[in-house]
Amino acid sequence: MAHDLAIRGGLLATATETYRADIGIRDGRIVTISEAITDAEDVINATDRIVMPGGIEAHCHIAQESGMGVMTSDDYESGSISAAFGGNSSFIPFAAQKKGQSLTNTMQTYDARAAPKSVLDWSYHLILTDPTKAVLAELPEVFAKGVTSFKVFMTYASRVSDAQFLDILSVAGKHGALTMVHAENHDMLDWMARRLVDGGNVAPRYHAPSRPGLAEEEAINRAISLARLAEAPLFIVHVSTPAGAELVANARAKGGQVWAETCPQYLFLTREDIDKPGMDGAKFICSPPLRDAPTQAALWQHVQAGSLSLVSSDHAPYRYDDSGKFSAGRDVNFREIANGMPGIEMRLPLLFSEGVGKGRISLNQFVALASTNAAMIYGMMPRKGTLSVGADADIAIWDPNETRVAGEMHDAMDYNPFAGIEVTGWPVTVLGRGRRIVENGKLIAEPGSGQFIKRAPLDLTGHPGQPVPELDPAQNFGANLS
Ligand code: DUC
Ligand code: ZN
Ligand code: ZN
Repeated sequence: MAHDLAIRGGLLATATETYRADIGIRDGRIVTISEAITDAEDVINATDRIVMPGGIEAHCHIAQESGMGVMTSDDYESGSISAAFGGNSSFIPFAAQKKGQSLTNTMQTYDARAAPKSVLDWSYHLILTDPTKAVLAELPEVFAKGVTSFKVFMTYASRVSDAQFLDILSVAGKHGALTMVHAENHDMLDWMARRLVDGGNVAPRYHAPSRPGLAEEEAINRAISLARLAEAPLFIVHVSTPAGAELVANARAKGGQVWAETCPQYLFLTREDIDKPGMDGAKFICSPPLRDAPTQAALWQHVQAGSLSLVSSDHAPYRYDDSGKFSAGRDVNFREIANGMPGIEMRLPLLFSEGVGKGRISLNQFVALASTNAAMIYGMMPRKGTLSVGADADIAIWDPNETRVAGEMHDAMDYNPFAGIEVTGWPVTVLGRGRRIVENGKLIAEPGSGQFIKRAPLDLTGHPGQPVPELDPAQNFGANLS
């Protein structure tokens, strides 16, 4: 037989096209796309289903200690399984450097956490918290291993100074790597939080006003300026404000090498959700915080216009118990509650239901936001993120008509912040390199069957950048800039 497996009778959707065809798979890759494939050992019937590239979850925290030292509830087994049930066939969690830790050791730590457990193919974004000279010198080795993106923080104890940020951007830029940034102005946040707590406003709901949108706007503006000066590409994670998204859109319109994402919590929840009695609002503490309905509408416009390239979950799972949210105790102010919420399994069903189902985005835009754009930005094209001959057979098969009220997920959490939302359109079967990971709602893949993805540098073709005159030899008297 010419094929190990054929997916027959489905409606194929890519980031650009929707059409009926069969897909033939051999040795884990797509080898044939044609009207009818009849020579396969094994067949999946996709009649009345949509067949699309498997989702790529590009922002999630798995088996990672938070800045406060709290371990996520999900390890690579439960996290990857939950992601697969949500229509993903690969993911890129973070590998977080601890102060004083080498990058080689950081990677080894996370390899040991991921390799025996993941059912999905995975890569890492490396979080840099201690960018000493020795650490920066290690970066080329990390690029060579295929880890081509780095995250830094502009807030928290692990924040970098502007000078450190410039150094990181500059080294990353020289190697074609992408620097990701959590952009909020630390002092603005700290000042607001202190005022709130000093005034006795300690309940979880005060987390929302403690992180003003203005702090995000200021930091995004600064991050884009720093990246211009360092002549390096930049990715802004979890954009939660219209002003922040506009800064990204304006920079991109001028050729800027800037990309950004938003997250389901900013499209589907508002700060009313954090306004709960007792400590229940803790379930909705995430950063940046939940905003309001006009913000949601504006963020949808940026998703539609393409200024926000991804909708990522920012899955940061801390249980509503002493292992997670309340690891610093129950009787605490909002600043001491673990920061983050789950969403790895809800991201795509919510985006499909509220996006495609309600006519906000096309099916092809959905595929781009779910998978293809992440593959392009994070150097995984053409292996991942598309249905094409030669690509890995990373495929999600969706029932567009199944309606379910969101409830319990397959993660290791004890709550779902999106519970109760009626969702139409769910993934039923997910393949990774032709292996069945989930089939008809049942887990098939074994822990450890995922593989590390070696990623390529970012392709900046078509993104010329925004030149800074002082870097131009014709305007800086031919200065020698080392
Ligand atoms: N930033 C993240 O990206 N995730 C969780 C919390 C945070 O501040
Ligand atoms: Zn962040
Ligand atoms: Zn995050």
